[in-house]
Amino acid sequence: MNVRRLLALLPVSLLLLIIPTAPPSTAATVVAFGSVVPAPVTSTAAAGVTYGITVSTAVYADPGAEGVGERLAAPLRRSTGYPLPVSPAPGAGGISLLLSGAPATVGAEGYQLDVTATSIVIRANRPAGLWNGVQTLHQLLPVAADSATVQPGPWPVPGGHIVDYPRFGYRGAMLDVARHFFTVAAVERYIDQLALYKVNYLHLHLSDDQGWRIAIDSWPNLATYGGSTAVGGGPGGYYTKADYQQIVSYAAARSVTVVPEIDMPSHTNAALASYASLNCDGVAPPLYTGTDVGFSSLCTAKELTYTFIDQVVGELAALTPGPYLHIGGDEAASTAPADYAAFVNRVQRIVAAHGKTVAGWHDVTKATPLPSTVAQYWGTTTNDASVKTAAQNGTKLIMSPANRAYIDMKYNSRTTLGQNWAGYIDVKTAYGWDPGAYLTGVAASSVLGVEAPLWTETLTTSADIDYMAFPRLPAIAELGWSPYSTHNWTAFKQRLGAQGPRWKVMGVNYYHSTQISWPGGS
Ligand code: TNX
Repeated sequence: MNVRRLLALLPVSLLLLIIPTAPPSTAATVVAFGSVVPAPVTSTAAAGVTYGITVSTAVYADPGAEGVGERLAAPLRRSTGYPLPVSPAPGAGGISLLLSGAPATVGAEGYQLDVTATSIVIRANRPAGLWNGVQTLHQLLPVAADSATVQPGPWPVPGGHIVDYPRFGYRGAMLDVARHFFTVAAVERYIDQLALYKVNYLHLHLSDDQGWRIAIDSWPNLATYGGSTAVGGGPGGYYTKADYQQIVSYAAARSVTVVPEIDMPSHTNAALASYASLNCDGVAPPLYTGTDVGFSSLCTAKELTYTFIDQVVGELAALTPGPYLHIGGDEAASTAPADYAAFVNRVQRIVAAHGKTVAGWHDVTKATPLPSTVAQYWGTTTNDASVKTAAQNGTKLIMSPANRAYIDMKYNSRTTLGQNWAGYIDVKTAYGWDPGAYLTGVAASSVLGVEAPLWTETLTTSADIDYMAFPRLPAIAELGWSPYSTHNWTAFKQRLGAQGPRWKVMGVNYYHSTQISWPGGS
């Protein structure tokens, strides 16, 4: 007879006697100090030392770090049931978040973490550094700390010393909210997941053939009509300006900067369907719910096109505190090359006039990039003539090679979600490249960072996002953060596997890649 059947037969009074002697909860397990993803620059465990979070633990935050303190304490209150007040530093014992005493070498995003038997101290030069230190601390907490309900504890944190800072300043993830629309809550959920792996940019692909997802006051039909469907049909959706600002501020509070993308001149059927006047022939095409690419184009010869772009970019720039505005520019198969180059050159000036730095898919290197324009490499080879030339002329690159970093690719032939045009990408492939030395003739100094794009032709729910992003997103995040000297598949897959139990508690629907041994089969 199995245990459950036996328990069911026992009278309640006997069960009450049994429960207190149940095996100790997993909350008692001390996380290994060396299990952090992305790997820190230096990490030294203090053998046998642990700090215990208790009912009397307080968080002490320097001025400017109160928000970081609150975002550390709030989820912990939920799982521990402890009050965890956030008070001004200094304070004795407890968890201190200090904007002094960090080595200058950690820069604006790095931090130093010290866990002793009596205190936890995170030091940084900027709140963003404290935020990153808090993400490391988060991963050192027992996995039960990620529970949405009160757990029994205890709450040990392993002792040790970390000094840590990023390899690249740009560590991004892209979410395509155009092919399928995702609610503000779904985007916030993704931001929480990104922040845990020190991703600091969220690129939102806000428009495409199948949907326009951001309200623009001067062109209202874009959202109300152009946003009214999605791949495969269905109601679509769009963000009001307040929704978008909510995403931007939720992200900013987590040290994540939003990069909005309006894709052009192709990937524009939703806009062309919304306004007949934007079409060269003055006729609006029907809304589109398929998955072809490259068939649409703004009318590059029409002056109204540039008025339209100026107004859209102006409204979006005004809502966006971050430096970048992404103009897409990919797969413009139905725009003649000369028209494409002239178009991109003119649009760059419009974006610059609104105070933003242009980002574009690497196709924009076929035009004449402004000195500040950033190109996002999405090719499947390690050699690209126009990207190489642009880089040698000063263009900075975000690396998203589709056969490595496209997390909408299937893991293998049995994966039901996703696509396979750039191949199958299991974790080892996603992890196994060096963004600083990937493209022939492109120096590491030309690389601003990495980004994992998630296209959503086949994805409709947060569970779908989870499945494609985990465990590959943390692999790309590690390539963006960790020094390449830490790059080691054997060590990485063990640290990655150790994240599995946490994802399970968090309710992340991750893919149980057979390349990883998941503790307890979690
Ligand atoms: C290519 S990559 C695209 C997207 C698709 C994606 C699907 C790029 C810049 N454009 O339009 O959604 O492939 O994987």
